[in-house]
Amino acid sequence: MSHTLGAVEMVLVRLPLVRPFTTSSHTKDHLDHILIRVRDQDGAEGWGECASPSDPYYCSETTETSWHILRDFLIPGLLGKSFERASEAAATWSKVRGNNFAKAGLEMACWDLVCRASRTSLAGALGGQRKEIYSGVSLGIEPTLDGLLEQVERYLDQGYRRIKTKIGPGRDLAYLRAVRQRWPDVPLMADANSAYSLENPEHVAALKALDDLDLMMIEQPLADDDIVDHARLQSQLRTPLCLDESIHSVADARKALDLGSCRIINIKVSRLGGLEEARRVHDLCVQRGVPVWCGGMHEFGVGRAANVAICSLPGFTLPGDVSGSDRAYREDIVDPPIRAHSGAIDVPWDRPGLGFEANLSRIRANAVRELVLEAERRPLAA
Ligand code: OSB
Ligand code: MG
Repeated sequence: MSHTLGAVEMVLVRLPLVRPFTTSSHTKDHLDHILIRVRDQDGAEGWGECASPSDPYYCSETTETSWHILRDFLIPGLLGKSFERASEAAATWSKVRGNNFAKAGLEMACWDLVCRASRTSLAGALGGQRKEIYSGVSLGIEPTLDGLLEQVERYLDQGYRRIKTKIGPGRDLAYLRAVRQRWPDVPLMADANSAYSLENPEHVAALKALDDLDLMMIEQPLADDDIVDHARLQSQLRTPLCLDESIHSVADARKALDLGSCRIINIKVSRLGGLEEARRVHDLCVQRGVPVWCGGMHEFGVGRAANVAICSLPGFTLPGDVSGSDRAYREDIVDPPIRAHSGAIDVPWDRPGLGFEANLSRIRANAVRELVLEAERRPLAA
């Protein structure tokens, strides 16, 4: 079935976080994501989410750069073009370099549209297999050790399958050691968001000290644009390294694995520019026997539903950061709400597309800005 988009709507939506979230670089208490609604010539619709952070501290994109790239390049290049598959839609922006968060949002909307129009689930269209996905939590840096232990206990009580905590220089060993002492067997890992450097001997000593804590992995300890120093560090540690920020494509993943820069890869749909590239990284890792898991960007329900779908692929053998949306938001913008039960989230195999319905009135109630772009209508010849 061929689709030609007549209109695309962008809505900048702000949701407050139930609890402020601190990483090695900054703290946030709300998120601004761009929801994208595409509509074809027959009125069929699809939704996507651009989960770019507001500030350029995780990656160089921001909400405003994503808005600009979507409005001025990606959407105008797609409007009026016909496609049968999301990959053909993505081919219309193949000349655009970078800007993966913006691309991922629009590509997701095209997947949802194509799947809904053909009454297939996104999980099925991607080649997923799992009925449910196993879910872990990502905890921010807490002001106190007791605060962290309280958070860990709370989510273990809810059944979440692994604990990840953010770390940074000076806020690492004592925190993780305390968690490990209290829960000797819990699957535990740390995410440094690029806060360490091999040029700093104290940083190197801190990373080596973590090697005794039986962590599942240490995520992205070194620079976001590095895979060379990561390889050097990996050769000195027993603990697997996992790359997040450094991997923007399947080519990046191949090079990092060839170099030995990591033994695990965090697959994020947005960082990779869409579901298609996320699946390619998954396929490469399966072929090489490298475990993968799905990271998150505190997605609202639309982006979170896409994460649930990609997690249903067989190579996602480790619990990821895709948790119930109630951990982040009091009220999300999809129905039914995305919830974990005993640390697992059901994959909505029986519902088309993303499998969760965007709630337009809640989206509008939290909208900060809206824009509709339409295909040019040429006047009929005289
Ligand atoms: O590094 O994985 C990260 C959130 C924002 C930016 C970067 C990261 C994260 C998370 C949160 O860890 C994961 C989630 O619960 O969505
Ligand atoms: Mg990370």
